[in-house]
Amino acid sequence: MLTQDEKFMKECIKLALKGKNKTSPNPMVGCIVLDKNGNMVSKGYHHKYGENHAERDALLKLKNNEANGGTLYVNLEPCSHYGHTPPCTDLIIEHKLKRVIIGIKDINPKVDGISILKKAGIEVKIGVLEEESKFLNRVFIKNMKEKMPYVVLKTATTMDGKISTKNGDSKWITSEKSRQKVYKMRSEFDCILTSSNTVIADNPTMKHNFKCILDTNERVPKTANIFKQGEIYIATKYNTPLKNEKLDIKAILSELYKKGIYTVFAECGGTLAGAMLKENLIDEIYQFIAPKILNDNDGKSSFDGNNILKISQTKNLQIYSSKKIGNDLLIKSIVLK
Ligand code: AOF
Ligand code: ZN
Repeated sequence: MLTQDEKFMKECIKLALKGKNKTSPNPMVGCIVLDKNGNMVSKGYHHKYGENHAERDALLKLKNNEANGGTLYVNLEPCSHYGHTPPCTDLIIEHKLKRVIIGIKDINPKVDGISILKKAGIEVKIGVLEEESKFLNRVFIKNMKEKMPYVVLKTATTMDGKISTKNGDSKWITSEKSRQKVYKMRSEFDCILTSSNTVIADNPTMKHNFKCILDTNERVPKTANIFKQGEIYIATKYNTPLKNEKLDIKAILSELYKKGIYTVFAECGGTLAGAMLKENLIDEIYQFIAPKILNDNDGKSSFDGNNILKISQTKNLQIYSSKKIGNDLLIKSIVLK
């Protein structure tokens, strides 16, 4: 059973999601305003990067002083800085709200809305549906906190977790429908990350406007399909710092962030995926599982290179969604760090 506050916060999160894929690198935010009698008088959300914040979107719709003495719900601490727009705290104070209910504090160092609202005599409650609010803005939070892109690794496996036979054949494990789904997914990310191994073995086009290839020894031929479209950043041992004689992937991701890449979709084989997983560089995994069994231990796995002897040393994930795509299964999970 949800409390009244949780019910309205859930509504804010739903509203916030209307801005999905349109607000980056800013957060998704939704807002609900109740009058002093508890009736909803307005709602709003952050539609698109650079446009009005959710609170402003909701409050500007009010005609008179309907919010006077009322309650404002918002899944993220209201801002108190001049950015694309003036501070939301000013508008909240102007509208004489009595209570402000917040999902999570803002990690943005420019924002200090809570103390400003409190100083203005407004009652503030923080942490309503905290987990849900954090999950909603997990990309924004990672970007802000670590100055690193959010990385989702996609893999397509058989039921026994294999991505190809021992000689590298992988066409096709998953169905056409799943592959179409992958094409759509790519457009939700700022960059596709892949390796020279994958480009050489599969010669994919990976249609996208920005792609990054990890190609330590400049092995990828300029005639490869991947060069047919989009901007390409090639990380080699000549332009990337090395770590244990290998490309420093963390340094590459940080370089991508500086180029304005906030989300990365990694599509690669077990070597790169395994190395990234080991270094805690993967935030989420999208695993397509086809109803097929390779039945051969020598077939290649999605993640490779970790010589462990105990199950207690595995990487652990938390599944947050699973659904059927045609006859395949798509499992989305967060990598627990
Ligand atoms: C948003 N939308 O609904 C809220 C935000 O400088 P600006 O104007 O782009 O402000 C961005 C910051 O404002 C953002 O990083 C976050 O900390 C805060 N809140 N931002 O884009 C919103 N509420
Ligand atoms: Zn704001």
